Amino acid sequence: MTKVITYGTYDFLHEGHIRLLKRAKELGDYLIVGVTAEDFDMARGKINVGQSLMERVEAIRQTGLADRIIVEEYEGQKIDDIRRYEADIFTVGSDWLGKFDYLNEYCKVVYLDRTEGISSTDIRNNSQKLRIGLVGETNIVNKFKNECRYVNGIEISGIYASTLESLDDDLKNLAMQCDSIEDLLVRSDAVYIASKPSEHYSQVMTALKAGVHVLCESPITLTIRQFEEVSRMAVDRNLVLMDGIKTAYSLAFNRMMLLIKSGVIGDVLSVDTTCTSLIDINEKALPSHIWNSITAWGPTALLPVFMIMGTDYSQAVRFSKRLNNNDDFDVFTKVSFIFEDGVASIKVGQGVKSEGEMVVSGTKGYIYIPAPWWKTDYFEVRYENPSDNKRYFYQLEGEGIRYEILSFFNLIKGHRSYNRISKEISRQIIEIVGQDG
Ligand code: C2G
Repeated sequence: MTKVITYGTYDFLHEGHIRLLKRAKELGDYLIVGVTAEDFDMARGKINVGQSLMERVEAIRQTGLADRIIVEEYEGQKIDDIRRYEADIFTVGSDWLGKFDYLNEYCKVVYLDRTEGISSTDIRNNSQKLRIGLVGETNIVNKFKNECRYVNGIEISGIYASTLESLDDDLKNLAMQCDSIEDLLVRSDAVYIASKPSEHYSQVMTALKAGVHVLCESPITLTIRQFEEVSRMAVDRNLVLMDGIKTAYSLAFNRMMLLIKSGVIGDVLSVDTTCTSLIDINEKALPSHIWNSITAWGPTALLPVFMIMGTDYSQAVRFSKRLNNNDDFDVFTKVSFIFEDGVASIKVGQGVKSEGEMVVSGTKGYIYIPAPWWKTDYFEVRYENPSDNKRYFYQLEGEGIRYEILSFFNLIKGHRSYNRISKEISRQIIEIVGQDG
């Protein structure tokens, strides 16, 4: 019996995939089909997969072409599988020509012509592209624009900015520039707002009233009343209003949260986060679009505190601030919380340098995320006996922004997704960071 093995994502199974499988089957008597697991696809840069692993496995099963279906979970697994299942032939489409020649050491490698004119990407984006407008002046807007390239089905519709000095050249060209936010909104389905926090409320309201979905850098507004108003407006108009803290969309951060919730370090008694970036705050007049410490870093630093300890810090909260010489810019802020079951602290600073680490202390052990924890791909679970320590690594591309954009896209399109930052957490962030803080 000649065993043939092939692999794929098989997202939204289509004629091209099926032709490949039929020809693969004809190469032998027994066909093994490897379907890629979600983590493996993410790790190899395929972040747009629309269907779950089980949906894709079931679609392959229903073709009746596979004699055995396996899941591909890690780089190099093909060698293990070829040996384990004693495959005689590995085959794959010609778009991979040459990439798997190394498997000739283990079995015969055959590249089959790819079927032109059909792809999972085209099927995923059969509706027209999502037009996202950009609002803001800082470098984060450049990063966002660059990260949009990795999410299928998105195009940048334009930019509205009070100053262009920090923006990339392609954003400075006239075709992209809008003289008002209204000009931008008429050509957009969604908008990413990264302007000064004091401008968020009016811009978010304007966008929602124009029927445009909103992804806004946190804090979404500077007062609770404003936040309730924009939240209600989004619900009434069935629009997405998403809080933009990119850390919330990083795989490592989310897996760490799952471990904590599953009790690997016991009951959490303390969460401590530090976020700093050193800018020259002694300038006479800081550029107006520079955010101060608590608005620039507060939402990120607060996110794990509220996700782990909850948002009821009614016991006590204490602010320690250091202002610059003009008394109009907080250089460094420490906020200490007392919750019913534990304590927490955040240290944030735009004019101070510290170790940007995060420590979650528990009754069995603690979790340590090294600097810069807010865009980490790595963390450790540490115990009294170091030989019990565990290390975790999850690939993080682009600081997590592409996963944030993908989450926004999926929420708008109604794909499998949920808002990773609850309304209650967004609200409490405003309580601390906004004018109420
Ligand atoms: N394919 C094809 N014609 C198409 C699209 C895909 O012949 N129009 C083939 C691909 O060449 C591949 C298989 O169908 O052999 C599955 O394609 P994808 O689901 O796009 O997954 P891909 O990542 O390309 O699969 O590690 C090997 C990869 O997993 C191969």
